Amino acid sequence: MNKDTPINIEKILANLENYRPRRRGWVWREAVKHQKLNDYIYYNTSKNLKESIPLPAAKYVGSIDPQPIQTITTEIASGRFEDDIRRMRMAAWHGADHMMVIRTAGQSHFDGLIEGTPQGVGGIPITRKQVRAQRKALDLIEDEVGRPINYHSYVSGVAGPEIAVMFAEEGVNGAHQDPQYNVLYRNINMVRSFVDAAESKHIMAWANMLQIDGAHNANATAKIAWKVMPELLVQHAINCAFSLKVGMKSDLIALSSVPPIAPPAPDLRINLPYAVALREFFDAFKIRAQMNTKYMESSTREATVTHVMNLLISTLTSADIQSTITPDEGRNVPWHMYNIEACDTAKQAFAGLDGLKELVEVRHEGIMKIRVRELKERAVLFLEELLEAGGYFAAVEAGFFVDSGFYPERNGDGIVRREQSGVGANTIYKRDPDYLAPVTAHFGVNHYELYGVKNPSDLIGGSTFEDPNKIIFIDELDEDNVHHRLEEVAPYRNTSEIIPEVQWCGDGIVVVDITLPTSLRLAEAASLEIGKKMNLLDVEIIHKEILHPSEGTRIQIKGRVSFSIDTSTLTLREEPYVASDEELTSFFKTHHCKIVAGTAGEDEHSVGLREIIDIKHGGIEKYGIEVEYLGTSVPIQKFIDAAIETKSQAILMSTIISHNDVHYLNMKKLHEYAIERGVRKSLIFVVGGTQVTHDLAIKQGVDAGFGRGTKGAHVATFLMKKMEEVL
Ligand code: Z97
Repeated sequence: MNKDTPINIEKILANLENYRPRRRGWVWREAVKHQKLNDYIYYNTSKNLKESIPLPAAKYVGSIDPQPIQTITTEIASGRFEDDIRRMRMAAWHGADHMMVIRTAGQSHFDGLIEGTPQGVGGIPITRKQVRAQRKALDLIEDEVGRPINYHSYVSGVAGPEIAVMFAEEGVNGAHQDPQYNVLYRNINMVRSFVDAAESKHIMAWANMLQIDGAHNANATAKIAWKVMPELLVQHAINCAFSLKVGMKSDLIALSSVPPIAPPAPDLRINLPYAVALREFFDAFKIRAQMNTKYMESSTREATVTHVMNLLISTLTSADIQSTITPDEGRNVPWHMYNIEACDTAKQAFAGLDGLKELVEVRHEGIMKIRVRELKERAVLFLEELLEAGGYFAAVEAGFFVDSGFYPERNGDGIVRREQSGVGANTIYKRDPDYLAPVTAHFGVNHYELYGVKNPSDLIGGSTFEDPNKIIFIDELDEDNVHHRLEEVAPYRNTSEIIPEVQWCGDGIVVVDITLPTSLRLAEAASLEIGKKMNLLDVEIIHKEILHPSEGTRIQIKGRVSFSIDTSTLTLREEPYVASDEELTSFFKTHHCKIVAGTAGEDEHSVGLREIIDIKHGGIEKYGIEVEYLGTSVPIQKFIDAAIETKSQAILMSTIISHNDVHYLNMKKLHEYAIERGVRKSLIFVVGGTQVTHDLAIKQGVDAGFGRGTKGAHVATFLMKKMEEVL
């Protein structure tokens, strides 16, 4: 792959039936202890990427891009796997190495693994084709960024075991699997769920997949999120114990943790003891920390602050995997840019918090001790009561779970499921005494040993796990398939036409941020009109914020543009070369440069010039250039006389007034007077001002003209280049 070219989706789809994943199993980042990057030593970072986009402020610190030790997850689920592939590539460049693909409508609503999917957009269930295409693309992307990328999805529903098999076949590296999720939220029969989970987990263990559980869903579902904290510990415990018994290794079992509450509640006082209790109880396991989404509204700012608070807790309790829920979940199915923002939020916060535990310690006495102990006690009591009630199934029947009381308080509003009902009830059969299935990683009694083989699949010369040629690949059969979708957006792919996009190629969506000096209701109505007058289609309000009940309201609208741009007709501005601060400083250290500066003629506007000169504003003084400031309204001859007198190398003349082209006339005068004095060749003339253009300036005989937006570094770079020419 070439970074200057979009990933070729057609090539990914071509010959997919013969594509084989490179590896199975989860890969952790490679930690690098005391890594030196620029002038800093990092305590908790991992191996650098080969290709990445550093944080914006990295330019001040040598463009370094420290990668945290935590695996960074991004959840991508636009419903179009071909567009998700492109987003995965963007996310990988921003530091994500765990791509989680959730289906926008519950995959568990499908009772079988659908191959040749007929479902199309939106609520697509998982299919082999999508999984294979995405894993294939990720194999290319991991080569590009230079780090293994974990691909992840969900093993749920009554098709769970089939999905687990398909994932193992296709090199999926991680999955959510928790029978309690099926029982509570998908009303799948509890016996069936646990039997299926045994099978699924056994397969996942064989394929070295990392497992994430589903406890956090209780938090998201609960009426008051923090009240289920004791139950969350119990749910984790049940899934962990079950997983170990089925054969999973504890270092590939990750708890799905979510700080249960968010500000303006006193976040840390509730969430930190909870996270500490979790860490202490489940020390042998991994923690996958997610952010709180229950209290997420449409403000991306608010969501980001909650995310950062959560990242602090992750750092203090050494979470292993950090999910980055996107800050736009409260208003859209996540968009490209917000996936990237969330990855950057995690990367930035972790870099900033690096070494935190060397500086502060989580206390183990006082209020912390009391809270942690209290949570653990509540959880243990919950588990004891569950056993007394007759075990997990009986407890679910009695509505123990997702009750709105803070255990042992109970409000009688928990989710109730019956052992004999739910999807797939009464579908479990005892295996016959001579049961035999010639497949690998099958859970439970299987009589293959009687045939003298090590693995049941030896009996058939290998199952699909050993012999992928036995996998039957079925392409999409439906009209709404990737090839048709790609055809529809063909004008925007591989041509010079371009149209804005937030999640799907060709969606044409843009966001407009509007502040109106009025009340919320009027601002809402006015914003919709503004959107229409801007010729946006399907205008919708996606966020509103009261700045003051009558003084101001901020509204964000989204809408679709009805045009595209032909990039082949664009004229690109030449990009000015700007040297780095280090380069400039070192040049002027060895090449003394003195200049005289002032505003020309009758011009009293000095602010712009001062900004170019002053060290405080990032002006040229900061690079060691010596400036003799002549003041305002400097007669043109005086510039030359002063330059000669001070033995300067350059003149910096600022000119804002432009009527009758006086600014250009003054430049001409400067040039001519210098010739008259015989010093033109030995002086560099730089002129600046809001109305100055370089081309017109040099026509008057000066060396450079700088307009609006000029910074000290631009001028310093020019001076350096010019001085180098005569050297
Ligand atoms: C997360 N943001 O990252 P279906 N199994 C378990 C689950 O938790 C889920 C599914 C299956 C969240 C992801 C919530 N979790 C969203 C244990 C979903 C998905 O495709 O909706 O049937 O299953 O944890």
